[in-house]
This record gives sequence, C-alpha cells and structure tokens, in this order.
Amino acid sequence: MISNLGELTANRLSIHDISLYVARGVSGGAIYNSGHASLTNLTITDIYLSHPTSFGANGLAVKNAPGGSMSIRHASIVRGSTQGVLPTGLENAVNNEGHLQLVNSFVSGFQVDCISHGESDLVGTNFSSDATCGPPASLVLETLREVGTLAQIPLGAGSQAIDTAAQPYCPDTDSAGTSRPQDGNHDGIASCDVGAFEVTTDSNDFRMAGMNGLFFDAATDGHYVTIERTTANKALVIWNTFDERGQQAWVYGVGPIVGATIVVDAYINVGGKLLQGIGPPLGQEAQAWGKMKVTISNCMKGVFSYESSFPNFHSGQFDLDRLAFVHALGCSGEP
Ligand SMILES: [Ca+2]
Repeated sequence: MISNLGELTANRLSIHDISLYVARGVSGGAIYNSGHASLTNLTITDIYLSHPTSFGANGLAVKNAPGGSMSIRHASIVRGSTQGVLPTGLENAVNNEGHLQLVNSFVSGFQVDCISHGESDLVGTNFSSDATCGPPASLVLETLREVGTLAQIPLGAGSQAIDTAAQPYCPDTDSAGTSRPQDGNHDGIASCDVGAFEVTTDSNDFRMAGMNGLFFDAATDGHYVTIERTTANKALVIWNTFDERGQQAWVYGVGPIVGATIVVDAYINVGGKLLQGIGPPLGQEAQAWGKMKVTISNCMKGVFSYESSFPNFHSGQFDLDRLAFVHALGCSGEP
C-alpha cells in the first residue's frame, strides 16, 4: 500500500481491509520502508492474505527493510475480523531488518506479532498478544468503525491500554483528532492511551455513567429496574417487581461492573409494616434472595436475568428498555 524509499512523516493514518494476492509472498502488506519513516497514530487492521504461498508473509502489516529507519508511535496494529490461511510459522505482522522504534503501541492477533533481525527499540508501553513486542494485555478492542474522519479500533471499557501509555511520548491528539490525554478510566487523572485511539472522558458512554437510570420491559410494563453506578467498579441494582403469587417485591443489591454487565447478590426486604401514626415502617428484615444480572447493550437497551432461591421466584430473563435518564449524567437518548 505504502512503499517508502525516501522520507516519510505521517500522523493519523488508517489502513484497513486489504486483501493481498502476492505470488512471491508479502513484504510489508500495509507499509514497506527502506528509507526514513516516522508514523504517529497509525491504525492497521483487517489484512487478508488471499493467496498464501510458502514464501509467507514477512511483515503482513509492516516491513522495515535492511537500511530502513522507522519510528512507529501510538499504533494499533490488529488483525481484525478476517483471517488469513497461512500455514503456522509463515506469518508475522511487524518485520524489522533495519532500525525500528516502537512507542506506546500494540500489535495483536497475528501468528507472530513482531519479529526483528535488526535493531529494535521498544519505548514506553507496548503490548502484543504473543509477547514478541511487549507483554500481553487485555485490550478489549471494539470493531472497526469511523470516528472523526478515519476508521478506528476503539478501546472498550476496562481495556489495559486505557491511560497506561508512557506520558513523555504522548502526542497532542489521537487518530480521530481527539485531544490527548483524556481520563478514559475515570480515576480523575488524564493519561494517554496506548495505541492510535484515545478513549474520551465521556459520561454519555453507556458503559460509564450512561448506565445510570430507570429501565423497564416495554412488553410487560409495570415492573422496573433502577441502576445507579456507585463507584467506578460497582453499581446498585433495584428491581421493583411481583412474585409468582402476585405479591409486590422489592429486590436489590450492589455488585461489580465488568464491561457493561452487572451481577449482584440480591436481597429482599420482608416483614415490614407501616403503622398508623408512628412514621416509618417497622419490623422489616433483609433476606438473601439470589442473583440478578444486567447487561447493558447500548444507551436504550439491555437484558435482565435472575435466579432466586427465595420462595415464588425461580429464574427468568427479559429485555430491558430505557424508561428514564439521569439528567447531566449521560446517555442523552441516542442508541
Ligand atoms: Ca487516556
């Protein structure tokens, strides 16, 4: 795609969905360099070798040839959804025979991520799925989609690439044009993300504050699920419902958030009674009820499931639809 034999400097480059048909093997499927190249905020994904041969793919994504000098800063180099069919041992993504500097980048999802027969400097925080150019990490990569004007591989909530880049090498923007750094993990400290994409400090995200609010099942209106995120990693879930005898029930619990899923050990309050002239209800007692699980799909939809050992509940599952948002806390109505 790009062959550089002179001087190349580029920022915000996205190369994706390439199908290669090369009779004598691949040498730099997206970028070949034998000159001087400096690349920042680079996304390379979905490279498909449609005609594998015994010559293999040395640098299915990037080849830095002998004599080449290359600096790759904040790159996301991932295979994506398509899969090549090369025999094991014949494919590597980043192949260096010159001088290669890899800074705050990740390479993931190839037979071999990186191979170097030249000088290779790993600078800052790098990750690779096979530990050939940085330790493995849980990257939580989302599917390729356009953000800004370029196709990006966004990082999902909980990604180890969020806020973990070495700050001295942090560019002013990311591949989408978003200013860096941002506080993507919501710990109050803005830090640069590894790779080409910077997760924004966006409460509109349904995996963040956007999950707060009231949900119901539009097909069976009359029972309600309330979600309140209490910390970065926990949420309160309250289900106002009925049991199998038609008695009103109020089930609740606090549990960990993993991605967009909350699982809580739930309780039910029983035995309370409002006494005339006294004030608050008296005599109530919390009893273990079972488990509730909520998975939020987007700002408007989710799935709720439960499993109870308490009499007259058993287990079940239903869809959730957004009923109400929380003002100024995100999810303004767009799916
Ligand atoms: Ca960040």
